[in-house]
Amino acid sequence: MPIKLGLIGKTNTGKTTFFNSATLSSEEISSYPFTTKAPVTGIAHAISLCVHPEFKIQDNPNNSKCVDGWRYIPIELIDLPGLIKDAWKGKGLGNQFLSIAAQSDALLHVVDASGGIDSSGKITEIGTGDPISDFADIEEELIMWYHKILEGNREKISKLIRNGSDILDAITDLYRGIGVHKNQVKDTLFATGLEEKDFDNFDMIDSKKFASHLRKISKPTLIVANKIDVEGADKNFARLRERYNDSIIIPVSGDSEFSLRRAEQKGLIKYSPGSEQFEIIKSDELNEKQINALDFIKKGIMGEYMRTGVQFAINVAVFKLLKMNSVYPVADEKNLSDKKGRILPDLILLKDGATINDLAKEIHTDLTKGLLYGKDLRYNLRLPVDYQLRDRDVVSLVNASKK
Ligand SMILES: Nc1nc2c(ncn2[C@@H]2O[C@H](COP(=O)(O)OP(=O)(O)OP(=O)(O)O)[C@@H](O)[C@H]2O)c(=O)[nH]1
Ligand SMILES: [Mg+2]
Repeated sequence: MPIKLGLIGKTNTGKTTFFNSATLSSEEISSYPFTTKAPVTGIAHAISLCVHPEFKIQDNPNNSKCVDGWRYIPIELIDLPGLIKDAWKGKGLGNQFLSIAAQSDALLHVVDASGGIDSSGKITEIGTGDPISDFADIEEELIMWYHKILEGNREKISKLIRNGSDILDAITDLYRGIGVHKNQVKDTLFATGLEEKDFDNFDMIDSKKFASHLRKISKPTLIVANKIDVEGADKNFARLRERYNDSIIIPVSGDSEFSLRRAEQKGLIKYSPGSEQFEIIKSDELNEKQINALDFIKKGIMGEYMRTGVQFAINVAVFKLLKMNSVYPVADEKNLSDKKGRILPDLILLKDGATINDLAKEIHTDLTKGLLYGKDLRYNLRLPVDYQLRDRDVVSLVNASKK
């Protein structure tokens, strides 16, 4: 299953602009509030350096693409309608959107760093809106939604516990649909000091603390400080970094990425997503406005922030926030290929800490039966089944039957 990233935030912050530029879609973008009416899913890519040059072979990928030595790994990006205050109570279809957002592995919380929207998301004079409180408002909605799941099921949990269920199992069951693991519930009870407390004695402060901690560890989130191209946005970016210094914050110009990708599609420029430069190919086909826009992106965006930030935000979400490693499993050790002869066919993303056994499970549960060891094909080394894979490992799996 591909990794899922959800785009959340207030209306008009630029979620769809980000989504369209990352997935090359054409969903409607406008300055009217609540343009996006229903969640939309598209395919974007996480990009990592391919191993093929190191092995001095030409690859022939199957589950990903290799362009100029970079692997493009498909991931799912979900564009969501703008959230509003009291969404957790079901306002503005809030419940539905929150539950879809919560099915993501990680969230990209988009704010308007230009301060160009008011607290309800309406376009307003640049610099008067406050992305710090916008972020806090939406964050509060998420926590309240987690809170409601617990509060709304008090009786159910109490009953289960009375009937001999473990509190961990009873609570985990409630959140299972949004990808919460038992160890996260355990960590949360421990971190909030509720481990020893009888569930029936949890007061509102306890359950809020619980919700807030569980939200934080179960749904890693980074902040996209969007519209960084607007004058003055850099000040809000600095404020955001100061206020939310426990979060990763990425300056982004969704608009600029959108222009670059469109120009690249039309063959006007050469540009790879995430790259820190582009090259104009057909300057005679560009009008003055386009030339000025590209010039601004070169100086104002790439010169200041190195990149537009769209691809960077996705990469950071996958490789830093979710701590994924790229692993290349192959069936044929000599040719580094699969059974069909495709060289370095698949790149599998596995969470840091995943083992040879987890890799086998990910490829096919059958492979775990009779699994003897893995083989590191870079160093020709046997790896025990509980070896924790490292980023860019190239491995084969050795089974009892195969041997
Ligand atoms: N200057 C600037 N404007 C942007 C940027 N990204 C989006 N916008 C503008 O912000 C407005 C809203 O953009 P959308 O992408 O529709 O925002 P949204 O968050 O999807 O909005 P809803 O679907 O209503 O929730 C549009 O006018 C965009 O052109 C950016 O990077 N820079
Ligand atoms: Mg939208």
